[in-house]
Formats: sequence, C-alpha cells, structure tokens
Amino acid sequence: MTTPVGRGAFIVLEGCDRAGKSTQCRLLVEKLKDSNIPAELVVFPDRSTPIGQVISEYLKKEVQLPDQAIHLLFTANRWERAEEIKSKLEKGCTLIVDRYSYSGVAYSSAKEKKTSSFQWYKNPEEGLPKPDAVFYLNLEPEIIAERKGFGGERYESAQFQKDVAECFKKLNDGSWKIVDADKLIEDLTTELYSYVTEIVRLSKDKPLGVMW
Ligand code: Z5A
Ligand code: MG
Repeated sequence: MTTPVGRGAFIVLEGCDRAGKSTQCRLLVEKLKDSNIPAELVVFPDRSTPIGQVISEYLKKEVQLPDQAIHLLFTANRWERAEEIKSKLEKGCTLIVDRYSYSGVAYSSAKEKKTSSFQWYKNPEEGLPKPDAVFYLNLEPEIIAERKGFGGERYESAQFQKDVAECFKKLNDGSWKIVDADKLIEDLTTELYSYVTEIVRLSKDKPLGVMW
C-alpha cells in the first residue's frame, strides 16, 4: 500500500432495500485496495456494537420500541463510530460507507409521511462528519421486486420502500449523484469506481465537512 498523501474521502452509498449497496460497497473497497488506495468499508447499522445489537433485535422484530427511540439509537450508532471515522480519514484512508444519516431520516420519516417531521429526525445527526459524496443507487420498485425476496425484517415491504424512496428524494440537497442501479453488478462497479476515484482526488486537500 502506498503512503497516502492528504486525507481520505468519505463516500456514502444510499438507496432503498436491495438496490445493491452492500454489493457495490464491498467491490469498491476491493478495487480501491487493488489500486493501492487505502480504503475501508463502514456499514450502518453497525450491528456489532451494544447499541447495534438492540437495533438488530428491533429489525428482527424481537423487541418493540417507539419510533423516536429507535431513530435515536440508529443515530447514536453513527455517533459511536464518528471519532474513528474522522481519525481514519485524517490518516488518509478512504471510507466507503454503506448507508448513513440519510437512511436514518428517510426510514424514520417514511413512517409518518410528514415533511414537517424531517427536522426532528435530522437534528440528532447534526455535527456528525459530512460525506464528501453521496451516491444514490436508484432502482424502480418493479425491478426491486424481481431481486431475491424480502427477509422477515422490519421495513421490508414494497409500499414502505416506495415511501422511503419519496423521503430520500426530499432529502437530496442537489449534490447527490443519482446512479441507475439497473445494470450488471460489474458495470455498476465500473461506473461508480470512476466517480469514486475522482472524489478521492478532490477530497485530499479539502477540510472534512460537518452535517448537515
Ligand atoms: N435503517 C434505518 O431505519 N435507519 C438507519 O439509520 C439505517 C438503516 C442506517 C437494515 O439495513 C434496515 O435498517 C434497513 C434500513 C434501516 N431497512 N430496510 N429495508 P441494512 O443496510 O442492513 O439492510 P439489508 O438487509 O442489508 O438490505 P439492503 O442493504 O437494503 O440491500 P442492499 O445492500 O442494497 O443490496 P445487496 O445486499 O447488495 O443486494 C441485494 C440482492 O440483490 C442480493 O441478492 C444481490 O446479489 C442482488 N444484487 C445486487 N446487485 C445486483 C445487480 N446489479 N443486479 C442484480 N442483482 C443484484
Ligand atoms: Mg445492505
């Protein structure tokens, strides 16, 4: 691995269920490492932490929690990793992040379908490290339905995913790169990788932003 010059880039992949985020995040990290660009994968929710374990139980429907409580736990799960994220970026490691605050706000506010609740859901995310780029993997609900079946976890229903997609749209400040995810896995990786390497180049000398 070459010695990094400048900081690493903070790159987030977002999208609805089964859009291919986890597949692409893994492949992008591999490809960056193959090109001697230091890179690591970060996944939210991080189910390995104590807070993440409660989230996992909630998603598996093993525990019930009020909407506000689970929302704050998803956010706390990001705060648990915030210092480590900053430190890795400063050391020159690029982070490819599978879901972030945008999923947090989109899934929570889709439950109520009220734009006015956006601010309440956004507030606890304030101050977290801000991504240098957000790639939204866009997939029509009909194509999503053709992918391998939903598991038994919470939120895994077609109508709810449509509501989530609407909330993601409202969250986009215009800076997101919307990528058509209806293509072969390797073609999508090639497309994303060219954007990612450009972001890595552009982020080296830029100060890291703060949410929002
Ligand atoms: N959630 C929340 O409420 N608040 C928060 O703050 C956060 C999350 C961070 C669990 O997340 C739930 O938590 C999630 C949002 C909520 N609820 N839902 N729904 P998760 O990230 O752990 O969810 P997941 O179970 O891993 O699903 P996913 O991430 O949505 O899927 P994906 O990562 O986008 O897709 P994938 O695993 O890469 O691929 C899915 C399948 O499609 C698999 O069989 C692949 O082989 C296939 N695939 C992938 N790419 C392709 C292409 N290009 N063509 C054909 N087939 C493909
Ligand atoms: Mg995933």
